[in-house]
Amino acid sequence: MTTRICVLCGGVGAARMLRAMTSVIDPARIDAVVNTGDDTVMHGLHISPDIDTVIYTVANAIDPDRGWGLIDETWRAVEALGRYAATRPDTSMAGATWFGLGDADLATHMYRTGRLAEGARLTTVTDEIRRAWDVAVRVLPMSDEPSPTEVTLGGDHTGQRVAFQDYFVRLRHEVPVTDIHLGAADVSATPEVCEAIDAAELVIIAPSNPLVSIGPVMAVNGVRERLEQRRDTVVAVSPLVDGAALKGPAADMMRDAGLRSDAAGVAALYAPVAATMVIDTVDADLADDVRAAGCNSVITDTVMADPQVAARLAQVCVDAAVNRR
Ligand code: FO1
Repeated sequence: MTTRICVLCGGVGAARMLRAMTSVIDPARIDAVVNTGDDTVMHGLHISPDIDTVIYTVANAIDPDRGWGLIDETWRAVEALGRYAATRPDTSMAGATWFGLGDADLATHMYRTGRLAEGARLTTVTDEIRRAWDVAVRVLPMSDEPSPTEVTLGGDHTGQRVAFQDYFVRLRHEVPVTDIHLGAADVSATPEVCEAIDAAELVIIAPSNPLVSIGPVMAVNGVRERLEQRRDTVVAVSPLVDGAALKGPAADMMRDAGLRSDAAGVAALYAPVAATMVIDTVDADLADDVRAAGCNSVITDTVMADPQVAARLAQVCVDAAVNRR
């Protein structure tokens, strides 16, 4: 096989899978289309968490325990901001410290913000950042236009509509979500994203949150219809194993949305765009339900606890799509 592979990506799970793929496929043949619905502005800086998680992970520079931010990071800037908490007016949002920005990570956000202010496209700046990190995988933001994801909350916050990072980090995704609003639905995929999907022999949907990580990527105009037209060569990896996400609120959000919070629930969401879903060995008894939801299942270990398992998962995805051609 000599052609390209396109991977639709959220954050941590997708980044680990991409890194594994680079051990079985020439990284220069991989296009990663990454969610930017999580993007936020903090201290005037444009932050693209999923893009940075992908780049830092493939560059082997990610903090392995947190799964985001840089390894061996220091936190002097954000700690120094704490000084102003006592004198900041109650009405001010300035100097917030709830979003952890490490000192070296800040350099990435400063560079991105500076280039965007010069009029560069997010696609161009992202390419500059990934080349600076010697990442051969092509990293493509799903859109150049702002496409913020917001959620409406339940529980003690009933009816409040907040930005994604407010829910995810500030409220530690402990609050139920009653509605999801995808700014992605109002914007277009970049020409590079459309070309990457069109040029790919296989499209892989990485094991990321289907509602708030992959959901935005599929919602940008131009993506879903492309996947529907070629669903035979689209393979999704279930991010839910034994009814739970390895990291993050995917299972809770599925439940809150009235969906099954297991691999069969994920299959129901992806069936229109993916003929095949990779499910974990512990979910082998869900294969019939996955089939009934509309996807063929391939069963293998999906928990990327070590590089061998991750590499095998990457190879299984490639083989699954090739076998469907
Ligand atoms: N996640 C957290 O749980 N707490 C943080 O303080 C935090 C800061 C942060 C800074 C830069 C960055 O690129 C990612 C960061 N993340 C943090 C991760 C991020 O919120 C999530 O991984 C994604 O948005 C969900 O995919």
